[in-house]
Amino acid sequence: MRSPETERPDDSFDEPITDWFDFERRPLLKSLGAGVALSLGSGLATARGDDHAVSTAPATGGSDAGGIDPQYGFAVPDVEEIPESLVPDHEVELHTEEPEDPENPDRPPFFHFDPVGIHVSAGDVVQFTSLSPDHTITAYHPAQGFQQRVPDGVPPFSSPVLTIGSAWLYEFTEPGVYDVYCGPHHVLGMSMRIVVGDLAADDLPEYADTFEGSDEPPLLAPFSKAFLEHELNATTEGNEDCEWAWLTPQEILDAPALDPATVRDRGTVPFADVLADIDRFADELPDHDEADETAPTVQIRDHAEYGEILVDSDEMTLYMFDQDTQGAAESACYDDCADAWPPLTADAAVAGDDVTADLRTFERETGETQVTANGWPLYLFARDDAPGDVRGQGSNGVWWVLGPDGTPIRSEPND
Ligand SMILES: [Cu+2]
Repeated sequence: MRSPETERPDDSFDEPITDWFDFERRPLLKSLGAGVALSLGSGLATARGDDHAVSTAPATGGSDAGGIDPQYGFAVPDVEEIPESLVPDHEVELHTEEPEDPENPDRPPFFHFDPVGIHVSAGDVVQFTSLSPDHTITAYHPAQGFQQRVPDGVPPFSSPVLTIGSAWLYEFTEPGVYDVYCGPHHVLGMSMRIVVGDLAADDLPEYADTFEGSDEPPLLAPFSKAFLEHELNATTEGNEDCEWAWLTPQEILDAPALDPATVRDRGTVPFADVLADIDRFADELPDHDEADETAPTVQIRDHAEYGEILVDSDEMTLYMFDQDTQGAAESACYDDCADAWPPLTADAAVAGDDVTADLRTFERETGETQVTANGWPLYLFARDDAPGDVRGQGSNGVWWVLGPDGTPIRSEPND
């Protein structure tokens, strides 16, 4: 299958399929018209984009974060123009990723959210930043023609269609699991999951494990690969048995990396981790495994407040726990504690540049191999979302970041 960005040879497809993706050359709604004709849905009912790329919805109140409407959110045409009163707690980027591998130029582009899974607290504001054209953030909701995949009572919220460099902010008030999609790129698998609040196992909604739809309107059938292939072949004479080359929403939302409990525990799930879960695209990450083998297990990162601190291979902040005994090669953190403070595990500890701490490993009671620095077992904090976050520092007066030599830095956060 051809990439939408490449010229279409005469013998490739009949009109409708390429029209879906030809956003660069056709007005957005015209290309969406083709999708609607194929019963694939657009979800743009509330996007209110029309000819204007960004429309700022009226602020109707009902929200603690002033100006963020529970249905329309808050759109800004330029990320620089976000009012100071609206401080986002998290950021998600909306990407169109073209194939870079010259050996595989026919790989489909990936339209995706990154991170594709995040855990936030109830009341947190998430900023969605569009780094490529024509994206929306839209709730799966019967009012949009889909199975409801947001908590009960949450309105069928949607952003307008975003242009490059614009952003949309939304406040997630109800605890639960929110699945959202991009209207123009939904059929290409552009979906993501936001887990709000501290979900217990029995709080998990049914839709988190099942990607069910219905053959009956208004709920459209599930966007499985089989369904999309059926639609593809039903509408492209002379191209029988075409395979669906793009991602599908079901593949994204069913990926083990997006299991709600996993999202809750990890805090942030990068798109690459979900892609690695999808068999036919796992090979599209040529350097993924290699990079993991050579990447340092523990490295240094500069932090504005604490100076050089130890971080993991993804540059996420590492912590030590005062309840542990230095050099004891055992951990005092299991069960609920380990959910909040996942141990840094690795088969072997590889020190990055300027790490002077003695790195070793020991076997936890659960069988995993945990890394220690200068005798202190190392942990991540589930609430840290991005490199540079140190939300665990000083937690309960017993969790601390460490310097390059593995010495705990026991200073309370300034704020
Ligand atoms: Cu999109």
